[in-house]
Amino acid sequence: AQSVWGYDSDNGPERWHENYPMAKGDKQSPIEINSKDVRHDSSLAPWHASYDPGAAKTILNNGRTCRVVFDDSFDRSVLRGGPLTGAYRLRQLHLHWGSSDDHGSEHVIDGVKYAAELHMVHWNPKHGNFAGALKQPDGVAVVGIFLKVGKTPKPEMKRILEEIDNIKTKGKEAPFQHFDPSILFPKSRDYWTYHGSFTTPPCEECITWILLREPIEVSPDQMAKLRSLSKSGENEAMNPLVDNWRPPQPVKGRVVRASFK
Ligand code: 1SD
Ligand code: ZN
Repeated sequence: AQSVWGYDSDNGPERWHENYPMAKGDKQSPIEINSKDVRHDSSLAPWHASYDPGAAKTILNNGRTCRVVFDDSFDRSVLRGGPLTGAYRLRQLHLHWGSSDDHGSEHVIDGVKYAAELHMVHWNPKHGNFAGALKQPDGVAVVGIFLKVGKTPKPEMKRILEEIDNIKTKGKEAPFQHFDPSILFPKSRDYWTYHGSFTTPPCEECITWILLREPIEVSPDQMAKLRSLSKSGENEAMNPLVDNWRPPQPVKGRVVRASFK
């Protein structure tokens, strides 16, 4: 078995199950969503986030993604509504992206792969702590936002991307304060929802996915910035951190619901 999981041929998604058997479970993520198989559910409520900009703490490169970490020691930045019961606390956000613009997202929509996918990870405080939440089917809620390369890039992505120069290599971390992640949401609140898993080992099946229908736009420069991160350490040769996405997993009878027609 591979010593450390990753996205290369010797330690990538095809081999994760050797060390993490849950990766072959019945409720794995991501999945491909086909609009013709989606069930519109008029009982699905709108979701709403109330985020405290003061909760943002740091930004880091862990060699597999770029992540912004938030203070989740109390109900400070929370997500409510939609398919959820109660308030879920924002813990971190991170991205998955490709080596070129025609792939990079984890979820695939009607055959379309976006250039990147942003995940906002929230956990259910009724389970005590994050580790406890990972063991529960209603433990975690992830909001997924697709990024596509376009002509009207979202200036709101700037803050994260300008910080990238400070976390070029694996293990680097920088302060990241006073940031309201809700500026990254697209205009439309329309979403798909289904029950699935983390897309990285150990792939626990504890996630209510809320995938936003409308992508946000980023510029080619912004994508280049993401691809300029290295998955190697400071004293090693540059090894571009790209293609940190897991491909779609079997749906196995799960139903994807849509908040919109
Ligand atoms: O890929 C992330 C991983 O980095 C970690 O943050 C994990 C939560 O501990 O979540 C996964 S994901 O399923 O949100 N992609
Ligand atoms: Zn993710």
